[in-house]
Amino acid sequence: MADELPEIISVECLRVPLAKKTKPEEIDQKAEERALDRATKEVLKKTMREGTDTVWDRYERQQPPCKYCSEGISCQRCAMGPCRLMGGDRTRGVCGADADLMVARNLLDTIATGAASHSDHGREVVETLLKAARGEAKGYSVKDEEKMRRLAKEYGIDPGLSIDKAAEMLALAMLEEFGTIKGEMQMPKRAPDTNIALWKSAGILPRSIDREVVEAMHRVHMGVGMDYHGFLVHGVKTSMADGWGGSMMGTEISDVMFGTPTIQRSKVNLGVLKHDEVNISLHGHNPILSEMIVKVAALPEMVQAAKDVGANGINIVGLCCTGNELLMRKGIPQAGNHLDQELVITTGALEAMIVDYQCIFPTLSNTAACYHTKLFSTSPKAVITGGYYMEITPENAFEQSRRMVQAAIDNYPNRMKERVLIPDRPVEAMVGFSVEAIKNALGGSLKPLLDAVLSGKIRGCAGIVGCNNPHIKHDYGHVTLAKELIKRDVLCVETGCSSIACAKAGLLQPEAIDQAGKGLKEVCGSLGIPPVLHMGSCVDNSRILNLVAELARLANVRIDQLPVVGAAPEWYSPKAVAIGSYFVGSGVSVCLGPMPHIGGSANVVKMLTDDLEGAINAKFWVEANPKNAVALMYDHIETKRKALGI
Ligand code: MSK
Repeated sequence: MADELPEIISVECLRVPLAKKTKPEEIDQKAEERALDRATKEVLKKTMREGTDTVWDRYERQQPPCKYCSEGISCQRCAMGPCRLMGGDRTRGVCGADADLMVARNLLDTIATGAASHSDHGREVVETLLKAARGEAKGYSVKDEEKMRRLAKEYGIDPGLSIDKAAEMLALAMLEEFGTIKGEMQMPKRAPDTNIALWKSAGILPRSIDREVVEAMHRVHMGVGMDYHGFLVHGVKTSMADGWGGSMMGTEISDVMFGTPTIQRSKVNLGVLKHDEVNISLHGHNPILSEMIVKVAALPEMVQAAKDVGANGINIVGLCCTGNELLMRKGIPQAGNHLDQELVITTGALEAMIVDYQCIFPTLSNTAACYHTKLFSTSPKAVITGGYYMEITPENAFEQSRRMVQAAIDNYPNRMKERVLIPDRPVEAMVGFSVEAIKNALGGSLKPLLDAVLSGKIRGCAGIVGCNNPHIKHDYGHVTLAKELIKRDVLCVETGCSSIACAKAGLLQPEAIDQAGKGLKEVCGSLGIPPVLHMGSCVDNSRILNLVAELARLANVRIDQLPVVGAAPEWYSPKAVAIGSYFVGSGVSVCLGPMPHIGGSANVVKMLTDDLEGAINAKFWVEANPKNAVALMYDHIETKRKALGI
């Protein structure tokens, strides 16, 4: 039996207000409008029949949105306001800020939020390595010694040290870079020197992770400058500290502790839940928690405990990016992406959802209250009212994980079988394409990939990344974009919720080459890989940076000269804004689906979609229709090819 669980504040089941409840005859149509995936639609219909409130319902009730907030021309940064720039005699805030300043300041705030989120996650991963190396974190250790040694070498650490000593020195060296006073960071040096020179001259080479975020917070205070241009340049610099710093550390050290991903097969969609097993979903971003839960759930005594309550075992499934981390490394099945998170609960088949942080709806405890699911929050910075709070630290993770898994087992008899709906036919997916795994598949180097690009069999590469957003039919943007690009012989690499959208649509299966153009089909077919490669979680966008840096070095060009492009067709998160910004900063132009809140300043829009190109050879486009976005992206790839003479 479980230890006693902490007290919880009870919260109510959130129902759609009666007047807004979907009429039975409208349910099918609404499900079609809201989502693309078959399994998602099936559970969404059940959810609508039961009247459980979801993100789509809340989105509908928020319409129409505030025009001023949508355009970025509202401000509540100081107590002289709040202000809205309504035109006429109201074109400046009380402090005097005009639209350019207000929009740029808000955007810098958003980028810094995203960069801080990734980097705080990265720091926690590195801190866990430090504790593991010192023997203070039971259950954590160095799993990929070769990678740890490679990183240690990069940081100038003596190769003769023992594993634990080298890991400790590496962790300390990385932690130092969060606030280093050296004025430079190590990992941006992975890019070609010509890129470093360009970034330096453009003022976007980051000095340290914390410093750029703190300076961003300083700049957004009222009265710290008026030049929108400087705000935006600092935004790109802050994002570079994330991509080439905090996120990259998160990825690399997760590989060190939990293993560098290798190519493997798994299953995806809400159908991965099981009727006869204790279902536990892991949601959030940090593998420190999820890896330990997986380890504990596999213990023979836990499996026996599940059998003792009448289940056939324990079924761990992933959600969002912590799911991506498990999918990449262990082939743990993935129940869904961002907008599936409530639906995993509304299947009625989930005994426990265990979360860490980021992308977790604050109402999940209300959703859980409508069913028998127990919700656990585990981070002091992400406590959820109405959930059980079980703080996880590197020191107590094993014991706390055991308590949560046991609580899920004890909850199995409470499942109401008559309320359960688990869709059938989860979809197969081939996953685990770290840069190392791609190289292995290619015989040890990226040269064959470069050759395929040079020969034109592959026209270029597209990084499709980011979230879901109820502004757009769930998964439609990702799937449409990927299908259209592979048709044009563009290899797609994907992370985050984008990769799960495409996995649900079958694009992460080798058989999907039948939907690709002739050249891409030939290359992927000969390797037995899909035309859309799963590269991991949100922090793993740093893998895409490493990929393009290595390709550029091989080709002896700058990153911004490569025929590569990025897209975030359904983004919602400040982290996605940071990712888009460091892609652009690194030289990869990005097409956004939803319009950021910048429309109130023509100057800011022009700088991001046009002027930036003059300084760093990359820019943003905004195009909500993925079919139009494809044309922009493909055109860009062909322009880059032409400039290279290929
Ligand atoms: S989980 S940031 S909705 S990709 Fe990384 Fe998905 Fe976006 Fe969250």
